[in-house]
Amino acid sequence: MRGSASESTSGKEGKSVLRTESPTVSAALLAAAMLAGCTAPELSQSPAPMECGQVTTRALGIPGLTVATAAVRAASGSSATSQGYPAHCHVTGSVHPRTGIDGRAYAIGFDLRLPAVGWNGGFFYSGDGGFDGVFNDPLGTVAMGGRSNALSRGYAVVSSDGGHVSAPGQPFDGSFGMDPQARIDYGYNALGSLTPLAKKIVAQYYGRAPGRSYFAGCSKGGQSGMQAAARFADEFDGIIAGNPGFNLPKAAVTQLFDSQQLASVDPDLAKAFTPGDMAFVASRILAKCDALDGAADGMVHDQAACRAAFNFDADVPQCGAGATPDGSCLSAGQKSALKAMMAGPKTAAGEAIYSDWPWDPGIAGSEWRAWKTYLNPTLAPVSMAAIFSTPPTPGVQAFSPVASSYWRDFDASRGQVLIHATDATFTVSSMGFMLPPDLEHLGTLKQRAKLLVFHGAADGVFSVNDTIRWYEALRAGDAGASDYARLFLVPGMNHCWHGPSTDRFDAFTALVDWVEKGVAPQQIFASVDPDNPDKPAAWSADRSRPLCAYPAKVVLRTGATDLESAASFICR
Ligand SMILES: [Ca+2]
Repeated sequence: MRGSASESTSGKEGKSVLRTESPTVSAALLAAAMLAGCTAPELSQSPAPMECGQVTTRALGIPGLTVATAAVRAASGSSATSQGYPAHCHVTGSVHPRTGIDGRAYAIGFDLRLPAVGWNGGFFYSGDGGFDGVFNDPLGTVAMGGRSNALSRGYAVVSSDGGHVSAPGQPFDGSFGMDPQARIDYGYNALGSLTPLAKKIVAQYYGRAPGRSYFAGCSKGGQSGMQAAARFADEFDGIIAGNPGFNLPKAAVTQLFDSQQLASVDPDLAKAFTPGDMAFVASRILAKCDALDGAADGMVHDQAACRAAFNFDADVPQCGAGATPDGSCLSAGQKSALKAMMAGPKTAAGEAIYSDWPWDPGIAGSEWRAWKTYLNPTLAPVSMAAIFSTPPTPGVQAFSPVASSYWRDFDASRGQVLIHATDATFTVSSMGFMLPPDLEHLGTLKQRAKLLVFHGAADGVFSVNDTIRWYEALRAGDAGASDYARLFLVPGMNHCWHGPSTDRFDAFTALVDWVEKGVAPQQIFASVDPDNPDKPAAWSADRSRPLCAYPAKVVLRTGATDLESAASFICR
Protein backbone atom coordinates (compact mmCIF):
# COMPACT_ATOMS: atom_id res chain seq x y z
CA MET A 1 0.00 0.00 0.00
CA ARG A 2 2.74 2.41 0.91
CA GLY A 3 4.53 1.71 -2.36
CA SER A 4 1.67 3.08 -4.43
CA ALA A 5 2.74 6.56 -3.63
CA SER A 6 0.72 8.48 -6.17
CA GLU A 7 -2.69 7.21 -5.14
CA SER A 8 -5.04 8.82 -2.76
CA THR A 9 -7.29 6.79 -0.56
CA SER A 10 -10.91 7.42 0.18
CA GLY A 11 -12.83 6.57 3.29
CA LYS A 12 -16.33 5.15 3.27
CA GLU A 13 -17.70 8.59 3.89
CA GLY A 14 -15.86 9.99 0.90
CA LYS A 15 -13.30 11.91 2.92
CA SER A 16 -10.16 12.12 0.84
CA VAL A 17 -6.94 11.34 2.62
CA LEU A 18 -4.24 13.48 1.13
CA ARG A 19 -0.89 11.90 0.59
CA THR A 20 2.37 13.32 1.65
CA GLU A 21 5.70 12.09 0.50
CA SER A 22 6.18 8.54 1.71
CA PRO A 23 9.45 7.03 2.92
CA THR A 24 9.39 4.81 -0.15
CA VAL A 25 9.42 7.89 -2.33
CA SER A 26 12.25 9.29 -0.24
CA ALA A 27 14.22 6.11 -0.77
CA ALA A 28 13.58 6.23 -4.52
CA LEU A 29 14.74 9.84 -4.66
CA LEU A 30 17.77 8.92 -2.61
CA ALA A 31 18.63 6.07 -4.96
CA ALA A 32 18.24 8.36 -7.98
CA ALA A 33 20.42 10.97 -6.33
CA MET A 34 23.11 8.43 -5.57
CA LEU A 35 23.04 7.16 -9.16
CA ALA A 36 23.54 10.74 -10.26
CA GLY A 37 26.63 11.00 -8.11
CA CYS A 38 25.05 13.12 -5.43
CA THR A 39 25.07 12.40 -1.73
CA ALA A 40 22.36 12.82 0.84
CA PRO A 41 24.14 12.48 4.18
CA GLU A 42 21.04 13.02 6.29
CA LEU A 43 19.49 9.87 4.85
CA SER A 44 22.49 7.76 4.01
CA GLN A 45 22.76 6.33 7.51
CA SER A 46 19.13 5.27 7.66
CA PRO A 47 18.08 1.71 6.84
CA ALA A 48 15.82 1.27 3.88
CA PRO A 49 12.16 1.60 4.85
CA MET A 50 10.08 -1.53 4.82
CA GLU A 51 6.88 -2.59 3.15
CA CYS A 52 4.14 -3.77 5.50
CA GLY A 53 4.52 -7.37 4.37
CA GLN A 54 8.21 -7.21 5.19
CA VAL A 55 7.55 -6.55 8.86
CA THR A 56 8.44 -9.94 10.30
CA THR A 57 10.11 -11.20 13.44
CA ARG A 58 13.23 -12.12 11.48
CA ALA A 59 13.39 -8.89 9.49
CA LEU A 60 13.06 -6.72 12.59
CA GLY A 61 15.54 -8.78 14.57
CA ILE A 62 14.55 -7.17 17.88
CA PRO A 63 15.46 -9.54 20.73
CA GLY A 64 12.40 -10.83 22.56
CA LEU A 65 9.96 -9.39 20.03
CA THR A 66 7.71 -11.61 17.91
CA VAL A 67 5.52 -10.35 15.07
CA ALA A 68 2.24 -12.29 14.81
CA THR A 69 0.61 -10.42 11.91
CA ALA A 70 1.43 -7.52 9.62
CA ALA A 71 -1.29 -6.55 7.19
CA VAL A 72 -2.35 -3.53 5.18
CA ARG A 73 -5.66 -2.07 6.35
CA ALA A 74 -7.61 0.01 3.86
CA ALA A 75 -8.97 3.35 4.94
CA SER A 76 -12.32 3.12 6.72
CA GLY A 77 -14.88 5.72 7.68
CA SER A 78 -14.27 9.40 8.03
CA SER A 79 -11.08 10.73 9.53
CA ALA A 80 -13.33 13.29 11.25
CA THR A 81 -14.80 10.58 13.49
CA SER A 82 -13.22 8.75 16.39
CA GLN A 83 -13.42 5.35 14.70
CA GLY A 84 -12.56 6.26 11.12
CA TYR A 85 -9.00 5.70 10.01
CA PRO A 86 -6.65 6.07 7.08
CA ALA A 87 -4.88 3.23 5.27
CA HIS A 88 -2.21 1.79 7.49
CA CYS A 89 0.04 -1.14 8.21
CA HIS A 90 -1.38 -3.05 11.16
CA VAL A 91 1.20 -5.03 13.10
CA THR A 92 0.43 -7.27 16.06
CA GLY A 93 2.82 -9.28 18.17
CA SER A 94 4.34 -9.61 21.59
CA VAL A 95 7.47 -9.00 23.60
CA HIS A 96 9.08 -10.71 26.58
CA PRO A 97 7.43 -14.16 26.46
CA ARG A 98 7.66 -16.14 29.66
CA THR A 99 5.88 -18.73 31.80
CA GLY A 100 4.18 -17.49 34.95
CA ILE A 101 4.34 -19.17 38.34
CA ASP A 102 0.79 -20.29 37.59
CA GLY A 103 2.09 -22.23 34.57
CA ARG A 104 0.40 -19.93 32.06
CA ALA A 105 2.15 -18.46 29.05
CA TYR A 106 2.52 -14.69 29.34
CA ALA A 107 3.86 -11.99 27.05
CA ILE A 108 3.25 -8.28 26.54
CA GLY A 109 1.02 -8.17 23.49
CA PHE A 110 1.03 -5.14 21.24
CA ASP A 111 -1.06 -3.62 18.48
CA LEU A 112 0.77 -1.13 16.26
CA ARG A 113 -0.79 1.05 13.57
CA LEU A 114 1.57 2.63 11.04
CA PRO A 115 0.04 5.21 8.70
CA ALA A 116 0.58 4.19 5.07
CA VAL A 117 0.92 7.79 4.06
CA GLY A 118 1.11 11.07 5.86
CA TRP A 119 3.05 9.79 8.86
CA ASN A 120 3.75 12.96 10.83
CA GLY A 121 6.94 11.52 12.31
CA GLY A 122 5.32 11.08 15.71
CA PHE A 123 4.82 8.20 18.10
CA PHE A 124 1.65 7.76 20.15
CA TYR A 125 1.07 5.28 22.96
CA SER A 126 -2.66 4.76 23.42
CA GLY A 127 -3.44 3.97 27.05
CA ASP A 128 -4.81 0.70 28.32
CA GLY A 129 -7.99 0.23 30.34
CA GLY A 130 -9.91 -1.81 32.89
CA PHE A 131 -8.38 -5.21 33.51
CA ASP A 132 -6.45 -5.06 30.24
CA GLY A 133 -6.08 -8.40 28.48
CA VAL A 134 -7.33 -6.79 25.27
CA PHE A 135 -6.33 -3.80 23.14
CA ASN A 136 -8.48 -1.15 24.71
CA ASP A 137 -8.17 1.77 22.31
CA PRO A 138 -5.93 0.83 19.38
CA LEU A 139 -6.64 3.99 17.34
CA GLY A 140 -5.94 6.42 20.18
CA THR A 141 -9.26 8.22 20.71
CA VAL A 142 -8.88 9.56 24.26
CA ALA A 143 -8.75 13.36 24.56
CA MET A 144 -9.18 13.84 20.81
CA GLY A 145 -12.47 15.70 21.15
CA GLY A 146 -14.52 12.88 19.67
CA ARG A 147 -13.76 13.91 16.12
CA SER A 148 -10.60 12.05 15.27
CA ASN A 149 -7.99 9.70 16.66
CA ALA A 150 -4.22 9.64 16.84
CA LEU A 151 -3.91 7.40 13.78
CA SER A 152 -5.98 9.78 11.67
CA ARG A 153 -3.80 12.62 12.90
CA GLY A 154 -0.78 10.92 11.41
CA TYR A 155 0.81 9.22 14.40
CA ALA A 156 2.20 5.73 14.61
CA VAL A 157 -0.06 4.35 17.35
CA VAL A 158 0.77 1.49 19.69
CA SER A 159 -1.26 -0.06 22.47
CA SER A 160 -0.73 -3.07 24.70
CA ASP A 161 -2.78 -5.77 26.41
CA GLY A 162 -1.04 -5.03 29.70
CA GLY A 163 0.94 -8.26 29.66
CA HIS A 164 -1.81 -10.88 29.65
CA VAL A 165 -4.68 -12.11 27.51
CA SER A 166 -8.21 -12.23 28.90
CA ALA A 167 -10.04 -15.50 28.69
CA PRO A 168 -12.40 -15.47 25.68
CA GLY A 169 -15.66 -13.76 26.52
CA GLN A 170 -14.38 -12.59 29.90
CA PRO A 171 -13.50 -8.89 29.73
CA PHE A 172 -13.30 -8.79 33.54
CA ASP A 173 -10.73 -11.55 33.89
CA GLY A 174 -8.44 -10.91 36.86
CA SER A 175 -6.84 -14.35 36.95
CA PHE A 176 -3.47 -12.94 35.83
CA GLY A 177 -3.18 -11.58 39.37
CA MET A 178 -2.05 -15.03 40.50
CA ASP A 179 1.28 -14.32 38.80
CA PRO A 180 3.44 -11.63 40.42
CA GLN A 181 5.17 -10.48 37.23
CA ALA A 182 1.83 -10.21 35.41
CA ARG A 183 0.69 -7.85 38.17
CA ILE A 184 3.77 -5.68 37.66
CA ASP A 185 3.31 -5.73 33.89
CA TYR A 186 -0.26 -4.55 34.41
CA GLY A 187 0.82 -1.83 36.84
CA TYR A 188 3.56 -0.28 34.73
CA ASN A 189 5.96 -2.68 33.09
CA ALA A 190 4.00 -3.37 29.90
CA LEU A 191 4.18 0.35 29.18
CA GLY A 192 7.83 0.60 30.13
CA SER A 193 8.94 -2.49 28.22
CA LEU A 194 6.92 -1.99 25.08
CA THR A 195 7.53 1.70 24.42
CA PRO A 196 11.21 1.55 23.35
CA LEU A 197 10.65 -1.64 21.33
CA ALA A 198 7.62 -0.23 19.54
CA LYS A 199 9.71 2.81 18.66
CA LYS A 200 12.29 0.47 17.14
CA ILE A 201 9.64 -1.05 14.85
CA VAL A 202 8.50 2.42 13.83
CA ALA A 203 12.09 3.41 13.10
CA GLN A 204 12.74 0.33 10.97
CA TYR A 205 9.46 0.63 9.09
CA TYR A 206 9.85 4.26 8.13
CA GLY A 207 13.62 4.33 7.98
CA ARG A 208 13.94 6.96 10.64
CA ALA A 209 13.30 7.15 14.34
CA PRO A 210 10.09 8.78 15.51
CA GLY A 211 10.33 12.34 16.70
CA ARG A 212 7.72 13.56 19.15
CA SER A 213 6.27 10.89 21.43
CA TYR A 214 2.95 11.14 23.21
CA PHE A 215 0.79 9.13 25.58
CA ALA A 216 -2.93 9.50 26.23
CA GLY A 217 -5.29 7.41 28.30
CA CYS A 218 -8.22 7.61 30.71
CA SER A 219 -9.17 5.62 33.84
CA LYS A 220 -6.67 2.73 34.07
CA GLY A 221 -5.12 4.43 31.06
CA GLY A 222 -4.89 7.59 33.16
CA GLN A 223 -3.05 5.55 35.79
CA SER A 224 -0.65 4.46 33.05
CA GLY A 225 -0.25 8.10 32.06
CA MET A 226 0.84 8.93 35.59
CA GLN A 227 3.25 5.99 35.44
CA ALA A 228 4.59 7.40 32.18
CA ALA A 229 5.11 10.75 33.91
CA ALA A 230 6.80 9.27 36.98
CA ARG A 231 8.77 6.34 35.57
CA PHE A 232 9.16 6.81 31.81
CA ALA A 233 9.22 10.54 31.16
CA ASP A 234 12.43 10.07 29.17
CA GLU A 235 10.33 8.24 26.55
CA PHE A 236 7.62 10.87 26.11
CA ASP A 237 7.35 14.53 25.20
CA GLY A 238 3.73 14.90 26.21
CA ILE A 239 1.35 12.85 28.35
CA ILE A 240 -2.40 13.01 28.92
CA ALA A 241 -3.78 11.29 31.99
CA GLY A 242 -7.58 11.39 32.17
CA ASN A 243 -9.54 10.52 35.35
CA PRO A 244 -6.38 8.81 36.54
CA GLY A 245 -6.71 5.82 38.87
CA PHE A 246 -3.23 6.08 40.31
CA ASN A 247 -4.57 4.90 43.68
CA LEU A 248 -6.60 2.14 42.06
CA PRO A 249 -6.18 -0.43 44.88
CA LYS A 250 -7.44 2.14 47.40
CA ALA A 251 -10.34 2.94 45.08
CA ALA A 252 -11.16 -0.78 44.84
CA VAL A 253 -11.40 -0.99 48.64
CA THR A 254 -13.68 2.04 48.53
CA GLN A 255 -15.89 0.49 45.85
CA LEU A 256 -16.47 -2.57 48.04
CA PHE A 257 -17.35 -0.25 50.90
CA ASP A 258 -19.72 1.72 48.65
CA SER A 259 -21.49 -1.46 47.61
CA GLN A 260 -22.13 -2.29 51.25
CA GLN A 261 -23.63 1.16 51.85
CA LEU A 262 -25.97 0.75 48.89
CA ALA A 263 -26.95 -2.74 50.07
CA SER A 264 -27.86 -1.30 53.45
CA VAL A 265 -30.63 0.62 51.65
CA ASP A 266 -31.82 -2.10 49.28
CA PRO A 267 -30.45 -5.56 48.49
CA ASP A 268 -30.85 -4.64 44.83
CA LEU A 269 -28.17 -1.95 44.62
CA ALA A 270 -29.76 -0.32 41.58
CA LYS A 271 -32.86 0.37 43.69
CA ALA A 272 -31.01 1.93 46.61
CA PHE A 273 -31.12 5.28 44.85
CA THR A 274 -33.44 5.85 41.91
CA PRO A 275 -32.44 8.32 39.20
CA GLY A 276 -35.08 10.58 40.74
CA ASP A 277 -33.43 10.36 44.15
CA MET A 278 -30.07 11.38 42.71
CA ALA A 279 -31.66 14.18 40.64
CA PHE A 280 -33.18 15.44 43.88
CA VAL A 281 -29.80 15.50 45.64
CA ALA A 282 -28.30 17.27 42.62
CA SER A 283 -31.05 19.87 42.75
CA ARG A 284 -30.23 20.54 46.38
CA ILE A 285 -26.54 20.93 45.56
CA LEU A 286 -27.40 23.36 42.78
CA ALA A 287 -29.74 25.32 45.06
CA LYS A 288 -26.80 26.02 47.36
CA CYS A 289 -23.87 26.13 44.98
CA ASP A 290 -24.85 26.92 41.39
CA ALA A 291 -24.80 30.71 41.69
CA LEU A 292 -21.64 30.84 43.82
CA ASP A 293 -19.55 30.92 40.63
CA GLY A 294 -21.50 33.88 39.28
CA ALA A 295 -23.60 31.95 36.75
CA ALA A 296 -26.81 30.07 37.54
CA ASP A 297 -26.12 27.61 34.76
CA GLY A 298 -26.72 24.22 36.31
CA MET A 299 -22.98 23.72 36.82
CA VAL A 300 -20.80 24.08 39.89
CA HIS A 301 -17.58 25.74 38.78
CA ASP A 302 -16.41 26.70 42.27
CA GLN A 303 -16.16 23.42 44.13
CA ALA A 304 -14.30 24.93 47.08
CA ALA A 305 -17.10 27.45 47.64
CA CYS A 306 -19.65 24.66 47.33
CA ARG A 307 -17.86 22.56 49.92
CA ALA A 308 -18.21 25.42 52.37
CA ALA A 309 -21.80 26.22 51.47
CA PHE A 310 -23.45 22.82 51.12
CA ASN A 311 -24.37 20.88 54.22
CA PHE A 312 -25.78 17.48 53.28
CA ASP A 313 -27.33 16.93 56.70
CA ALA A 314 -29.24 20.19 56.65
CA ASP A 315 -29.75 20.80 52.94
CA VAL A 316 -31.17 17.42 51.87
CA PRO A 317 -34.41 16.79 53.76
CA GLN A 318 -35.10 13.45 55.33
CA CYS A 319 -38.50 11.96 54.67
CA GLY A 320 -40.94 12.21 57.54
CA ALA A 321 -42.12 9.19 59.48
CA GLY A 322 -44.01 6.84 57.20
CA ALA A 323 -43.16 8.79 54.05
CA THR A 324 -41.18 7.26 51.19
CA PRO A 325 -38.71 9.10 48.94
CA ASP A 326 -40.68 10.87 46.23
CA GLY A 327 -38.20 13.31 44.80
CA SER A 328 -38.43 15.70 47.74
CA CYS A 329 -36.65 13.77 50.47
CA LEU A 330 -34.37 10.82 51.17
CA SER A 331 -35.02 8.03 53.63
CA ALA A 332 -32.94 7.88 56.79
CA GLY A 333 -31.11 4.87 55.35
CA GLN A 334 -30.37 6.68 52.09
CA LYS A 335 -29.05 9.71 53.94
CA SER A 336 -26.68 7.71 56.06
CA ALA A 337 -25.52 5.55 53.13
CA LEU A 338 -24.84 8.45 50.76
CA LYS A 339 -23.13 10.46 53.47
CA ALA A 340 -20.83 7.53 54.24
CA MET A 341 -20.05 6.96 50.55
CA MET A 342 -19.22 10.61 49.90
CA ALA A 343 -17.02 10.77 53.01
CA GLY A 344 -15.14 7.60 52.02
CA PRO A 345 -14.16 4.61 54.16
CA LYS A 346 -11.92 4.99 57.19
CA THR A 347 -9.63 2.63 59.04
CA ALA A 348 -10.56 1.52 62.54
CA ALA A 349 -8.21 4.29 63.70
CA GLY A 350 -10.25 6.85 61.77
CA GLU A 351 -7.83 7.51 58.92
CA ALA A 352 -9.08 7.90 55.35
CA ILE A 353 -8.40 4.75 53.32
CA TYR A 354 -8.76 6.55 49.98
CA SER A 355 -10.56 9.87 49.62
CA ASP A 356 -13.74 11.81 50.08
CA TRP A 357 -15.80 12.91 47.05
CA PRO A 358 -17.12 16.35 46.07
CA TRP A 359 -20.78 17.30 46.05
CA ASP A 360 -21.12 17.95 42.34
CA PRO A 361 -24.53 17.79 40.62
CA GLY A 362 -23.02 15.32 38.18
CA ILE A 363 -23.65 12.58 40.75
CA ALA A 364 -27.07 12.41 39.08
CA GLY A 365 -25.33 11.40 35.83
CA SER A 366 -25.96 8.04 34.19
CA GLU A 367 -22.32 6.95 34.42
CA TRP A 368 -22.04 7.76 38.13
CA ARG A 369 -25.03 5.54 38.71
CA ALA A 370 -23.82 2.78 36.38
CA TRP A 371 -20.47 2.58 38.12
CA LYS A 372 -21.67 2.88 41.70
CA THR A 373 -24.57 0.44 41.46
CA TYR A 374 -23.37 -2.05 38.83
CA LEU A 375 -19.80 -1.88 37.56
CA ASN A 376 -18.02 -1.21 40.86
CA PRO A 377 -19.79 -4.11 42.65
CA THR A 378 -19.04 -6.31 39.65
CA LEU A 379 -15.39 -5.41 39.11
CA ALA A 380 -14.00 -4.46 42.52
CA PRO A 381 -14.36 -7.94 44.07
CA VAL A 382 -12.33 -9.37 41.19
CA SER A 383 -9.65 -6.70 41.17
CA MET A 384 -9.32 -6.66 44.95
CA ALA A 385 -9.26 -10.44 45.40
CA ALA A 386 -7.15 -11.41 42.42
CA ILE A 387 -4.92 -8.44 41.58
CA PHE A 388 -4.58 -6.12 44.58
CA SER A 389 -4.48 -8.46 47.57
CA THR A 390 -1.32 -10.09 48.83
CA PRO A 391 -1.73 -12.95 49.02
CA PRO A 392 -4.44 -13.15 46.35
CA THR A 393 -7.77 -14.84 46.91
CA PRO A 394 -8.31 -17.15 43.92
CA GLY A 395 -11.66 -18.04 42.38
CA VAL A 396 -13.45 -14.68 42.63
CA GLN A 397 -14.94 -14.19 39.18
CA ALA A 398 -17.18 -11.39 37.95
CA PHE A 399 -20.92 -12.14 38.12
CA SER A 400 -20.36 -15.12 40.41
CA PRO A 401 -22.05 -15.64 43.80
CA VAL A 402 -18.54 -15.69 45.24
CA ALA A 403 -18.01 -12.12 44.04
CA SER A 404 -21.20 -10.98 45.73
CA SER A 405 -20.31 -12.60 49.03
CA TYR A 406 -16.80 -11.14 48.71
CA TRP A 407 -17.98 -7.54 48.78
CA ARG A 408 -20.70 -8.23 51.34
CA ASP A 409 -18.20 -9.77 53.75
CA PHE A 410 -15.34 -7.36 53.07
CA ASP A 411 -14.01 -5.38 56.04
CA ALA A 412 -12.52 -2.20 54.62
CA SER A 413 -10.30 -1.46 57.58
CA ARG A 414 -8.80 -4.94 57.80
CA GLY A 415 -8.95 -5.59 54.07
CA GLN A 416 -7.05 -2.48 53.04
CA VAL A 417 -3.96 -3.89 54.73
CA LEU A 418 -3.76 -6.40 51.86
CA ILE A 419 -3.03 -3.71 49.26
CA HIS A 420 0.13 -2.72 51.12
CA ALA A 421 1.24 -6.27 51.93
CA THR A 422 4.02 -8.37 50.42
CA ASP A 423 5.10 -11.96 50.90
CA ALA A 424 7.83 -14.28 49.64
CA THR A 425 6.04 -14.76 46.30
CA PHE A 426 4.50 -11.33 45.77
CA THR A 427 7.43 -9.15 46.71
CA VAL A 428 5.86 -5.93 45.44
CA SER A 429 2.62 -4.75 47.01
CA SER A 430 -0.25 -3.67 44.79
CA MET A 431 0.25 -0.06 45.84
CA GLY A 432 3.88 -0.60 44.87
CA PHE A 433 3.06 -1.53 41.29
CA MET A 434 -0.03 0.62 40.78
CA LEU A 435 0.88 3.93 42.44
CA PRO A 436 3.65 5.67 40.49
CA PRO A 437 6.71 6.32 42.67
CA ASP A 438 7.26 9.80 44.04
CA LEU A 439 4.42 11.26 42.02
CA GLU A 440 4.86 14.56 43.85
CA HIS A 441 8.36 15.06 42.38
CA LEU A 442 8.46 14.66 38.62
CA GLY A 443 12.08 15.58 37.97
CA THR A 444 12.58 13.93 34.59
CA LEU A 445 9.24 15.18 33.34
CA LYS A 446 10.16 18.69 34.42
CA GLN A 447 13.31 18.57 32.34
CA ARG A 448 11.82 17.41 29.07
CA ALA A 449 8.07 16.77 28.90
CA LYS A 450 4.58 18.00 29.70
CA LEU A 451 1.75 16.34 31.63
CA LEU A 452 -1.88 17.30 31.10
CA VAL A 453 -4.35 15.74 33.53
CA PHE A 454 -8.12 16.05 33.31
CA HIS A 455 -10.67 14.68 35.75
CA GLY A 456 -14.46 14.76 35.90
CA ALA A 457 -15.74 16.32 39.12
CA ALA A 458 -18.48 13.68 39.38
CA ASP A 459 -16.40 10.60 38.62
CA GLY A 460 -17.92 7.67 40.51
CA VAL A 461 -14.82 5.47 40.18
CA PHE A 462 -11.84 7.64 41.11
CA SER A 463 -12.32 10.71 43.27
CA VAL A 464 -11.31 14.02 41.73
CA ASN A 465 -10.40 15.11 45.27
CA ASP A 466 -7.59 12.55 45.25
CA THR A 467 -6.26 14.01 42.00
CA ILE A 468 -6.52 17.55 43.37
CA ARG A 469 -4.59 16.47 46.47
CA TRP A 470 -1.83 15.04 44.27
CA TYR A 471 -1.62 18.23 42.23
CA GLU A 472 -1.57 20.43 45.32
CA ALA A 473 1.30 18.32 46.70
CA LEU A 474 3.19 18.69 43.42
CA ARG A 475 2.73 22.46 43.52
CA ALA A 476 3.70 22.60 47.18
CA GLY A 477 7.02 20.99 46.32
CA ASP A 478 7.65 23.08 43.21
CA ALA A 479 6.08 26.49 42.74
CA GLY A 480 6.85 26.16 39.03
CA ALA A 481 4.98 22.89 38.59
CA SER A 482 2.50 24.42 36.16
CA ASP A 483 5.40 24.78 33.71
CA TYR A 484 5.25 21.01 33.12
CA ALA A 485 2.06 19.65 34.74
CA ARG A 486 -1.44 21.06 34.51
CA LEU A 487 -4.76 19.82 35.86
CA PHE A 488 -8.12 20.53 34.22
CA LEU A 489 -11.26 19.76 36.21
CA VAL A 490 -14.42 19.02 34.26
CA PRO A 491 -17.47 20.08 36.30
CA GLY A 492 -20.33 17.59 36.16
CA MET A 493 -18.41 14.98 34.19
CA ASN A 494 -18.53 11.34 35.24
CA HIS A 495 -15.88 8.69 34.58
CA CYS A 496 -14.07 9.95 31.44
CA TRP A 497 -17.29 11.24 29.85
CA HIS A 498 -21.01 11.94 30.29
CA GLY A 499 -22.76 13.52 33.22
CA PRO A 500 -24.33 17.01 32.97
CA SER A 501 -21.14 18.50 31.59
CA THR A 502 -19.22 19.80 28.63
CA ASP A 503 -17.51 16.46 28.24
CA ARG A 504 -16.11 16.75 24.71
CA PHE A 505 -12.77 18.51 24.40
CA ASP A 506 -9.58 18.23 22.41
CA ALA A 507 -6.98 18.15 25.16
CA PHE A 508 -4.50 16.54 22.78
CA THR A 509 -4.18 19.59 20.54
CA ALA A 510 -3.63 21.69 23.66
CA LEU A 511 -0.87 19.30 24.71
CA VAL A 512 0.81 19.34 21.30
CA ASP A 513 0.74 23.15 21.22
CA TRP A 514 2.32 23.16 24.66
CA VAL A 515 5.05 20.69 23.69
CA GLU A 516 5.80 21.89 20.18
CA LYS A 517 4.97 25.60 20.28
CA GLY A 518 5.55 26.38 23.93
CA VAL A 519 1.96 27.54 24.35
CA ALA A 520 1.00 26.45 27.86
CA PRO A 521 -2.75 25.74 28.00
CA GLN A 522 -4.66 28.22 30.16
CA GLN A 523 -8.01 26.90 29.03
CA ILE A 524 -9.43 24.21 26.78
CA PHE A 525 -12.62 24.63 24.80
CA ALA A 526 -15.24 22.04 25.76
CA SER A 527 -18.75 21.32 24.51
CA VAL A 528 -21.48 18.78 25.20
CA ASP A 529 -20.92 15.45 23.51
CA PRO A 530 -23.87 14.91 21.11
CA ASP A 531 -24.17 11.39 22.55
CA ASN A 532 -24.21 12.56 26.16
CA PRO A 533 -27.46 11.16 27.66
CA ASP A 534 -27.25 13.45 30.67
CA LYS A 535 -27.49 16.83 28.96
CA PRO A 536 -30.15 18.76 30.91
CA ALA A 537 -33.12 19.80 28.81
CA ALA A 538 -32.50 23.43 29.73
CA TRP A 539 -29.10 23.41 28.04
CA SER A 540 -28.62 24.10 24.37
CA ALA A 541 -27.27 21.17 22.37
CA ASP A 542 -24.03 23.02 21.72
CA ARG A 543 -23.39 24.47 25.16
CA SER A 544 -19.70 25.15 25.60
CA ARG A 545 -17.40 26.14 28.41
CA PRO A 546 -13.71 26.69 28.92
CA LEU A 547 -11.98 24.09 31.06
CA CYS A 548 -9.53 25.97 33.24
CA ALA A 549 -5.99 25.14 34.31
CA TYR A 550 -6.28 24.50 38.04
CA PRO A 551 -6.51 26.42 40.33
CA ALA A 552 -8.22 28.88 37.94
CA LYS A 553 -12.00 28.48 37.78
CA VAL A 554 -14.65 29.27 35.20
CA VAL A 555 -16.12 32.72 35.87
CA LEU A 556 -18.84 34.57 33.93
CA ARG A 557 -17.51 37.64 32.14
CA THR A 558 -18.79 40.94 33.49
CA GLY A 559 -21.95 41.82 31.60
CA ALA A 560 -22.14 38.54 29.69
CA THR A 561 -25.61 36.99 29.51
CA ASP A 562 -25.33 34.04 27.09
CA LEU A 563 -24.93 31.07 29.42
CA GLU A 564 -24.62 28.63 26.52
CA SER A 565 -21.37 29.93 25.06
CA ALA A 566 -17.80 29.49 26.25
CA ALA A 567 -17.18 33.02 24.99
CA SER A 568 -19.17 34.33 27.96
CA PHE A 569 -16.71 32.85 30.42
CA ILE A 570 -13.13 33.34 31.46
CA CYS A 571 -10.71 31.38 33.58
CA ARG A 572 -9.70 33.19 36.74
CA1 LIG B 1 -22.93 27.78 38.17
